[in-house]
Amino acid sequence: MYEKEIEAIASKSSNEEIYLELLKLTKEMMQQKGRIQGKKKVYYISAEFLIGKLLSNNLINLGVYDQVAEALQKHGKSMAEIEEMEMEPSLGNGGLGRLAACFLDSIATLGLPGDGVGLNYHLGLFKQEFEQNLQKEKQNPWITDQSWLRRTDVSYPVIFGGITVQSTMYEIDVTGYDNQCNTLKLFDLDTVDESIVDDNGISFNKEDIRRNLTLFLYPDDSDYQGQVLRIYQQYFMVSNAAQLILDEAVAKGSNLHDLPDYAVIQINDTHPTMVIPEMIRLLLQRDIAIDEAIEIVSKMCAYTNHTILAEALETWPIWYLERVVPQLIPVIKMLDVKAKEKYSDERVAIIDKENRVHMAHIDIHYGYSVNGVAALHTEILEKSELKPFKDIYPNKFNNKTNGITFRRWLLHCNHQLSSFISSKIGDDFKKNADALEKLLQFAGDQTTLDTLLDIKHQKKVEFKDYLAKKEGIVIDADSIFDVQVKRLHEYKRQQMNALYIIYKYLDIKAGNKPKTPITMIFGAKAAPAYTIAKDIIHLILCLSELIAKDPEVSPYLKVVMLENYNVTYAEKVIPAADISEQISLASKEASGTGNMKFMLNGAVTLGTEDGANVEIHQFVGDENIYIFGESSENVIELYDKASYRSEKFYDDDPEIAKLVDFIISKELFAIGNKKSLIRLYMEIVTKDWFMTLLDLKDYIRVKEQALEDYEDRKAWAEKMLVNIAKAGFFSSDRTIAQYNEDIWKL
Ligand code: 26Q
Repeated sequence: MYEKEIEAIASKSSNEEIYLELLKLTKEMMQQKGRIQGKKKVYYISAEFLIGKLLSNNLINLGVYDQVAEALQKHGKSMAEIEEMEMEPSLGNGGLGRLAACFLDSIATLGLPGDGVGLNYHLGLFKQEFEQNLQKEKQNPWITDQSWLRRTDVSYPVIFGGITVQSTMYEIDVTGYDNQCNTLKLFDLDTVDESIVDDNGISFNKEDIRRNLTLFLYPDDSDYQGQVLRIYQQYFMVSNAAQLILDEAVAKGSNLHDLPDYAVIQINDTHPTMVIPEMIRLLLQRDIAIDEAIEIVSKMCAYTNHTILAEALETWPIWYLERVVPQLIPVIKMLDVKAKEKYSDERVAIIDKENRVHMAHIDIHYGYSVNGVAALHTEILEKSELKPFKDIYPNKFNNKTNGITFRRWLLHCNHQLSSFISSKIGDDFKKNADALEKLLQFAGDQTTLDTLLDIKHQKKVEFKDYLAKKEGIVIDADSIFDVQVKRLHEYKRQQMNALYIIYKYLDIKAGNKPKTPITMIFGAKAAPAYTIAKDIIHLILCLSELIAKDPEVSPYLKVVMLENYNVTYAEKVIPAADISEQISLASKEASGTGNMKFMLNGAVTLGTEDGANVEIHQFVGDENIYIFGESSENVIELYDKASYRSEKFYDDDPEIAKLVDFIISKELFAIGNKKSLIRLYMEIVTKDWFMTLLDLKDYIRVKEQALEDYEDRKAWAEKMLVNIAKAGFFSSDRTIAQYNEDIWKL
């Protein structure tokens, strides 16, 4: 099928033309596939969908990728060149948004009826540029004339305090692997105007809702006006979602009383929480009595928590909501009163004594399921963070350990590894990820191990070439690639990795040359108002410059900070990685999903017992992972007793002090911004909220061990093999099957 069309497209001369024609053909093929049908459907509502480029992925899921790639090759073109033509939609910050995208792929692959519902941010998340070793934020327009977006005539009124706007719904088809399609529905406003954004950066008039509503995805909530705009966005998203859900259910025959037989809503973190009061409000308008309306909605809504960081839990002063969504206030107050009637414990109140609305508390009281995203995370929620809720609703709580789609994170990003696996154990693993375990039978097989090392080397060469072309940065493909790519946050502890660089730099200066050179690769965006995070980026960039300019050290150590790290970059760097840095302070990273992508691509984890690392550790065993640092229990106790003092680690240990002091050394002052470096130094010495110095020495010790072990190539290849073989559990197909089994019941 489609052979002639594909051949005709491949013979075109310009890459752009080929891309546009392929886009058209792929959309047509997806149309042909038809829609996944069913009475009951899941609506995955999320402020973020970090979907990445779609062309290759869709071709893979349609089963024609190889055919297209071969046709292109015949005409002297490569799929990689064509992929370059596509813009990456930047509709997410990081893990939570990427998880939503993996879930859409798996929902369709399992043939379950399920749509994503979100917002069509015109400029998405900001684009990161480095100037003088500092992060600068730029606009990131990604919508082009011809794209995957399809405008529909679905449109709803959304009423805010003061103004009413009329939405437009866009759709992006989501094709399952060897299955039919669902859709991602993105709501937008025709009046939004990109020209109100300052040419040089990302500032704009935050009051002008009609023109700014869906301009940007919010990276943080640092200023008041930004927070209010965030509430406008959230309400716009959920009011559209609720109206859509009602329309679709009624069209399928619902009489509203039976709505839960037609729709289930998965609330992705608290950002879509207002869907609960909004849906109740809409049911009241349709003459359903209040108690029944609450019961209907409670049977439909399930909530996923993605964080235990207190500062990231959404609590909004009620007057923000009064201003933006006055019509929800009576509903929210009533939900609060009813909850207080049943449970007098202040810790579970929806509206607290300071008149702040706790969004998560609405979800927990009025949803039927609450889940964490990794075993440890759910345990911490149940035992500490949400304990008062666990006590009153023991049966609502459940764990759903995150997963990743193997289509994007193996088949697409690592064709070589994927076909090698097929040659060894057949294609079964593509639909049944657990089949990867069959690889274990080759654990002692020299040729298998050699091939794994060969493939890793090929991916390192590919990445090296990409980096040279894109950034003009030259790295050594024969060096060890040690990679930490994820959003920048103090709890993720990129600063600890930076202190390791200082350690290694000084060690090399002292004459201890590593056997194999090391390339330390970082990729991370910092929220624009998160000063310390930007200081950490500055430190890493300064270290990179210092080392590059030092002929004594540069042959052995190279530091690279990728500019504007995104899904496309992830697809290139993860397959090339030897060591996967997952070094968050134990108890703080809910799950992590990058850790799973690295493992699947044969990198070995260097990490703390945090998030899903705990489960990775259990699967691969002590021999095939590098674990260090304090346990989550001990860390939680340190917080409870407020007994961690970074000064003490600094004062008592000259080796630690030497590394931290280097941040304010004359060497770094000569390169970087003094104010920024001093601020970071002071932060680490006097506050260090995420306990960098607590784990620093153990980190250095274990990392040195990993680097030494790398030298035994056969033993290392065995670790790679075990990691790949044991990655099956982390397929998002498994995660979604569990969501369906325990929560959605489609
Ligand atoms: C909240 C209020 C105002 C403005 C922004 C926000 C906001 C935005 C994004 C709060 C949180 C986020 C994103 C959170 C996130 O990505 N969490 C990650 O979710 C992953 C998927 O479950 C986990 O693997 C990660 O451990 C977790 O950090």
